[in-house]
Amino acid sequence: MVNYNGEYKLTSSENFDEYMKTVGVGMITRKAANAATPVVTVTTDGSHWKLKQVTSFKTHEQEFDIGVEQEISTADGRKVKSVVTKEGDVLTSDPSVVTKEGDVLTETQVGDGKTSTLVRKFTDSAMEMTVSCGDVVCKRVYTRQ
Ligand code: DKA
Repeated sequence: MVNYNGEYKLTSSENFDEYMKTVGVGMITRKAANAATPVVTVTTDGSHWKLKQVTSFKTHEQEFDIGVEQEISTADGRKVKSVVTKEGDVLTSDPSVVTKEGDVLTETQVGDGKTSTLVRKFTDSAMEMTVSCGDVVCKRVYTRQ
């Protein structure tokens, strides 16, 4: 299992503007967010998580327990219902074979009639995000510092 705690800095981003447009982020915020290089600090004991995202224009903090739904404000100020699950053991068709698919957090955000999915996959060197809403998919890689 990866040690998730640490600092991660954005090193690549694809289709972020399209995602932000789809969920209704305004033009001025989109411009600032597109130009930003966020640093995310992850602090967790495995079930309680804190994600602190710092950019030159704002700091956004999100705190959650796995599986517990809560209302949150996104970094651009939308109010959404958010729940985060963590993948664990996956049973295969052969009951003696269990594969480990851990180290992935999947957050579902529902608000304003739209559902977004934010998948954060942790490796030893990065936090790889896949953020989607409908058929718009954005990929953002944060490299461990
Ligand atoms: C990220 O954490 C992207 C998550 C989606 C953020 C929605 C738009 C925020 C605009 C400030 O890298």
